[in-house]
Amino acid sequence: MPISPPTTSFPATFNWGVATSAYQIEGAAAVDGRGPSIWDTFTHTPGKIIDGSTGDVACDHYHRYTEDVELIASLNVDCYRFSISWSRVQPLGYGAWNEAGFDFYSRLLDRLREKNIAAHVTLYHWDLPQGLQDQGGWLNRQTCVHFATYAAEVARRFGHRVASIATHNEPWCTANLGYGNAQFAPGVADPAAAIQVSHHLLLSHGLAMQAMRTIGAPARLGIVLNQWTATPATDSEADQAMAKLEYARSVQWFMDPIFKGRYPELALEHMDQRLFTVYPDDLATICQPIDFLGVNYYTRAFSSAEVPPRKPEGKLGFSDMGWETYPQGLTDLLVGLHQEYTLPPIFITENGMAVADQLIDGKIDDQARIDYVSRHLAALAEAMRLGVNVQGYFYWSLLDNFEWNSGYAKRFGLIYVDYQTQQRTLKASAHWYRHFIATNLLTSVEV
Ligand code: IFM
Repeated sequence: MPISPPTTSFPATFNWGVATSAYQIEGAAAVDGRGPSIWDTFTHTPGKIIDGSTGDVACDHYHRYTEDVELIASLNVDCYRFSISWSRVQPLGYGAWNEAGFDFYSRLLDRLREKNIAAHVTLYHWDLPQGLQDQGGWLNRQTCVHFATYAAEVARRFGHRVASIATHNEPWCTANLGYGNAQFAPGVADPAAAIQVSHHLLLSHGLAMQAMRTIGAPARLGIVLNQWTATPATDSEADQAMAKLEYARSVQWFMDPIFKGRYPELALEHMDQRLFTVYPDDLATICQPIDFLGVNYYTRAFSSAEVPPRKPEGKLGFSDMGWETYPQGLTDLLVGLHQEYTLPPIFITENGMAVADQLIDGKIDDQARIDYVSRHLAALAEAMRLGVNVQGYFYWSLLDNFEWNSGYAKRFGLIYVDYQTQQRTLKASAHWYRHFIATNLLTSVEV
């Protein structure tokens, strides 16, 4: 689909932002009373992280937040998405609050306000307090109750100072990578546990929504889901069935309970439901109005029943993560969601590309990232033209940072970080993004 310049623009009210998360950038792991989280435990366990690194220092954002807010402002964006480290504000995940932890976020919000940048907060970006993990973590239903208490406290303190609060970031990852295949903390490999955890995450979302609503703060409340379309590798029946099941297990598994109050039949048919405990009122708790839906989109799923599975051709190439660049999937996904559900406004809360960036003569010429973002923005504009109500886009990520089990080896930032010196350098993509936001015009790209 050719897009001809200069006709592709976004509404003047559209929100442009950048995103980060606490464990990936803050560092200061044992500073000012922060308690350990499951990611501290996981990264300090030999063999879990590809380069053996931890988030102990990361981008040292905890100490450099003022400089980082200056950088955010220099990009011309009007909003910033970040997460709160639960164990920084409540070291055990239950019991006493840590005022020094809340003070940090309060100072960050002050700096953002000075720059006129709206704050979009996520409560849970994968860093469960270790104190709760010691009691069973997300397999323990009681964790949902603790999460709701934490959510209400954040809403009470900050709900009038932030634009939005999302309960969870990508619960699919928490459940499937944390409990299904052990790639992420807490490192459990038990697919049945992953399903139970996914239910508890949804339940905790519902309980947190209820608890935050009682506070009555003006912040918009919602959830962030990572989503993709699933393309059958061929038109064989087996590939088509596999693609449908993949979509049911990943996208509909979270969307259906939230928007329809039930789990998708197809996914239920393909699992042993005896291993899954759902109390009678749980789905009613999960299914309640949200003010926005955050969608994180990076690539599509490619479903092949063959052994070994077919791989996508990758017409537009692959990122440094090995993920196919497939912008059409963003249009298809959003239009599909719009047709299937009655949705609140959508924010693209993450989209971005890992590139093996090289700092040469003080510059990073990341044309591949510029190309990736332009194509995805064109795909987004197309979904909006087709009637999907999208109100904002956040590039992932502001800075290169700790990319979970890939350590510091993968760079997603618009801003390059030298981890030895903590020097930040704007990449070509950062200059491009700033210019794009100022002009609101996309140059010609093929989706
Ligand atoms: O870095 C992550 C982020 O924490 C969650 N969404 C995907 C990003 C890239 O892998």
